[in-house]
Formats: sequence, C-alpha cells, structure tokens
Amino acid sequence: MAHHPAHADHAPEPDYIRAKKGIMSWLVTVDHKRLGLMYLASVLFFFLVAGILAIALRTELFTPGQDFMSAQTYNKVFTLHGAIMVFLFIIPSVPAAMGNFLLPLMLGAKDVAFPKLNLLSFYVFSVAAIMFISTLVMGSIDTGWTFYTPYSTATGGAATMAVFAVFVAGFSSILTGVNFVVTVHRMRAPGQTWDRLPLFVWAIYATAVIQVLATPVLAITVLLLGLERIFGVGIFDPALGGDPVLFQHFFWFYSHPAVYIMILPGFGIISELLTVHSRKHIFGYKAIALSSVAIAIISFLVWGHHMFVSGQSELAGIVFSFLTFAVAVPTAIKVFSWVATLYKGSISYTTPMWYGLMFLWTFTIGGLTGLYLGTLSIDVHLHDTYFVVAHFHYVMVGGTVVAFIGGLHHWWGKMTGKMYNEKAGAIGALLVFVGFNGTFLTQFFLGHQGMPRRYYAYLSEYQFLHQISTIGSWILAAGLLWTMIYLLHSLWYGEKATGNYWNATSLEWHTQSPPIEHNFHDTPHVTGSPYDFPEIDKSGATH
Ligand code: HEM
Ligand SMILES: [Cu+2]
Repeated sequence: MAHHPAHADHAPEPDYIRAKKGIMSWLVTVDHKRLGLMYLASVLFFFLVAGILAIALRTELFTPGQDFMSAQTYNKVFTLHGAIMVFLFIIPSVPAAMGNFLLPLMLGAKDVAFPKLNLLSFYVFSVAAIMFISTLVMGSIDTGWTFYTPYSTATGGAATMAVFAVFVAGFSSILTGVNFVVTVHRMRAPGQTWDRLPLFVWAIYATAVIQVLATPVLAITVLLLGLERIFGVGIFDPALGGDPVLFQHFFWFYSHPAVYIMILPGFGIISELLTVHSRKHIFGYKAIALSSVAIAIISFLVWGHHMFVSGQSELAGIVFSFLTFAVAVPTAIKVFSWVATLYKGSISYTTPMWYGLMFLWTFTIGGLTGLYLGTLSIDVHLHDTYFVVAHFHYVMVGGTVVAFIGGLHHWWGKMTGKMYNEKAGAIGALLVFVGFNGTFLTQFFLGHQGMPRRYYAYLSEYQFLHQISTIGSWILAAGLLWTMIYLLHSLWYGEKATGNYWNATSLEWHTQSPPIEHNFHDTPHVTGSPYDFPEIDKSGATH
C-alpha cells in the first residue's frame, strides 16, 4: 500500500489531455501518457487493417475452391496480415502503448527516464510503418512474415522495402526497451523496492531486456537479406556460396525471444487484472516476477524448435526439444499462481475479469499445444500444418490480444477519464470467446488431419471444419467491432471516471483520472506491496 503525505488543497490543474491545446502539442509531446495514447491509436489502426485482411483470408477459405482471391493474392494477403500483426501491432501493443502510459504512473514517477528518446522512438516507429505500407503500391510481398530464403532473395515485388521497414521498426523497439530498463532502475518512488513493484512492471522490465538484447540480431539479419537482394553478396544464396538455412537460424534467434516480447507483457496485465478483480493478494509474487526473468533467459536457447525439419542435425533437434520443455516450467508456475490467486477470492465479474478468465483458458491451450510442437517426433508430423496456425493464434490472440483488451478496459477510465458500459463489455467478451475458439479450436483438428498452412484452396474433406472456422472468425470480428463501438461511444457519453474506480492499490490509482500532466501532485511514498487490498487481512481471507 502507498500513501501520500497529508497535504493542503492544490489549485485545480487540468489533466494531461487538456493541459495543452492544438495538434502541435501532441506531435511534439514528450509526455509518456500522450505518447502511450498515440501508440494506442496507431496499433489499434494496424490491428483493424490486419484484422480485415484476416477476415478476407478466412472468407476465401469458406469453400474448397477459389472464390475471390488468386493463389498469388492469397500469398500476399497472409504475408501482409502476419507481418502487420507481428511488427506493427503485437510487438508495440502492450509495451509501447500501455507500457508507456502505465510504467511511470506505477513507479510514482513524472515520466520515463528519457522523454525525448521516447518521442524519437514513436517517430522511428511511424517511419517504419509508412515504409511498410508503401510496399502495397510496389507490388506487395509474398514471402510470408518469416522472409525465408532462398525464396525471399529471389522474389520480386517489394521485399527489399519490407525488410528495411522491419529494420527501422527494430530500432524503435530497442529505443523503447532501453528507456524502460533505465526507467525501472532509476525512477522508482521512495520506498518502492524491487519486491514492491507491480507485476506489470516486472513483465515490462523482462520484455525490455529481451528487446534490447534480441532485436539487434533481427536488424542484422534483415540488413543482410537486404544486401543480398541488392548486391547479391552471397550470404544466404547457395548459388553464390551462401546458406539459406543460416537465415532460419538468425531469424529464429530473434523471433523466438520475440514471441516472449509479445506474450510477457500480457502476463503482466493478467497478474494485475486477476488480483484487483478478486481482491486477493497475488499468490506467489516472487515466483511470478522471477519466472518472467527465467523465461526471458531460456527464450534465447530454444530457437531450433522452429527448424526440426530444416535438415539440422539430430543432436540439435533433441537438444532443442528438451530445452523447449524447460520453458514450460516457469510458464506453468505463472498459470498455477494465477489460479491459486482466484481461489477463495471475492471475484467481481467485470469485463477485465472476464478477459482474465478467458486468458486462463485460451493461453493454457496455446501453451500446452506448444509442447506438442516442441516434441521432436510430433512436430515432424505437425510442422507447417494448421496445427501451428491454431497454436500461435491461441498464444498471440488468446494470450496477448485477450490480455490487451482486458487491460484496455481495466485502465480505460484512467487513460480517457470515461467509463465503458459493463453490460456491453460482457456481451463483447462473450462474442470474442465464442468467435475465437470457433475460429481456432477447429484448426488443431484440421492440422492434425494434414491440412497444410498458407494454402488458398483445399480438399473437400476439410470443408466442414474450415467452415466452422470461418463462421467463428465472423463472430470474433463482430465481437471486436462491438467492443470498438462501445469504447468509442464511452468517450462522449460514458460516466466520468473517478481516480480509483476499482479501489485498487498500485500507484496509478493514487492520482486522478485522467492524471495531471506530471502525474502526481506530490511524489508518493511506498510502504507496502501493491497487492495488499484494504479489506483483506494478512491471512488472505476476505471479510
Ligand atoms: C484477430 C483474428 C485473427 C484471425 C481471424 C486470423 C487469421 C489468420 C489466417 C486465416 C491466417 C492464414 C493461415 C494460412 O493460410 O496459413 C493467419 C496467419 C497468420 N496470423 Fe493471423 N489471424 C488473427 C489474428 C492474428 C494476430 C493478433 C496475430 C499476431 C501476431 C496474427 C499473426 C499471424 C501470423 C504471424 C500468420 C502467419 C502468416 C504467414 O504464414 O506468414 N494473427 N491468420
Ligand atoms: Cu519458438
């Protein structure tokens, strides 16, 4: 728990949204909250674009034959969908959008450690996004989001521009990571020791470390690919003495840790949602905090599980398979701790809690099916099938996106000053749950029966499951649109948010909603854990 020093009244001060006026005040802002909102608007825009592409793909797959997309178009659409979702939506979604908004508030700080670097980071991201979108008028890319060589060195279109866009996006990610690491080390409020940090901060911290350490590898990989395409230097092209499998090693050395850049921040959100909405002290605080760090470390050792059928040595296959199982241990520790947190809690079924519970279901399916794929012998059968598509969507959508939407509701009033409608939220959550599982649960069976990924047409024996999947995706889309509508509606017609509308204890609740420009009138002092809720006694029993 934290408290402010008792204080005389302050002159009323405008909140950060109204503190300065005019478009310029936004474009050159160094306020982490405004930058968080700008990232939020950008990533939601890309989520919408890539989501529309996804619905187009699923709709094409409603019948076995060709409907409205040629094979070539389908290749381009799934590449764009995957690349936009990964590089322009998921990676910046929780860290850059919510992390920016929340990190300094949770630390009781005025801003991040380097506010101007933060602004730069946003502009670097914007440049990358514009570069990437410009590939649309250059013939688009059809390599898949993984840019595998040798195809990516040979294919025409806009692949060179696309890989340089990824290169630039990487810089934004690194700058944000550096900023957050320093912020957590240097900007904590008096009394806020490491064991009093909210778990969201721990998760963002572990993520930032991976961003700083792994992203340079991606930057070099795509730089080499770009050089290969322009100059034919012969790094990946066997005809020039290069090795295409080397690309896969480089790519996954980044991209496996990157899947934790995508999911760890979601873990952080879930820890906050489940405690606040069940009024229970988090179970296993240290275990959850340290397991994030453990995951960050182990994530660097497992990249070869993407390459079981690439021709890598048998020994490598066996070693990577075992190391992959090791990631399950810290992950399972988290899931058990979350479930134990709910036990005997006084749960209120708010929208954030619905998303928290949804996460426990969907993420667990995503995580467990990852163990199937990490098992060497089983992956030989499942590799490049819909089982993989189902698995990573359960992790990315069922994990990160579900946590992201839950967090958006939890902090919506803090960010915007307005409350959404709970009933509308529950309806949206139900649609998302039904639609999501309808879309992707079916795909485990499809994949197991041998349906390959990245195909625009298929044998009629797969039709039934594909049709359920497509109908599911329409329901999911309806749920997401519904959510967008009532959230936007709340901006004009929602009730005003109070400073601490969930009656929570971490520091972001110790200032008004929306916060003033410099967050706090007086620097807060931290005297205990953020998970000691006022109405529970030390034994953890609720009154
Ligand atoms: C919101 C609902 C979503 C739907 C309905 C959806 C649907 C699809 C479909 C139909 C494919 C193509 C499968 C194939 O032909 O092999 C696909 C691929 C993919 N999706 Fe999604 N998706 C969604 C969200 C996301 C999100 C949030 C991410 C974030 C990381 C994501 C990442 C990917 C990736 C990386 C691929 C692989 C692209 C490739 O093979 O190169 N998707 N998705
Ligand atoms: Cu991996």
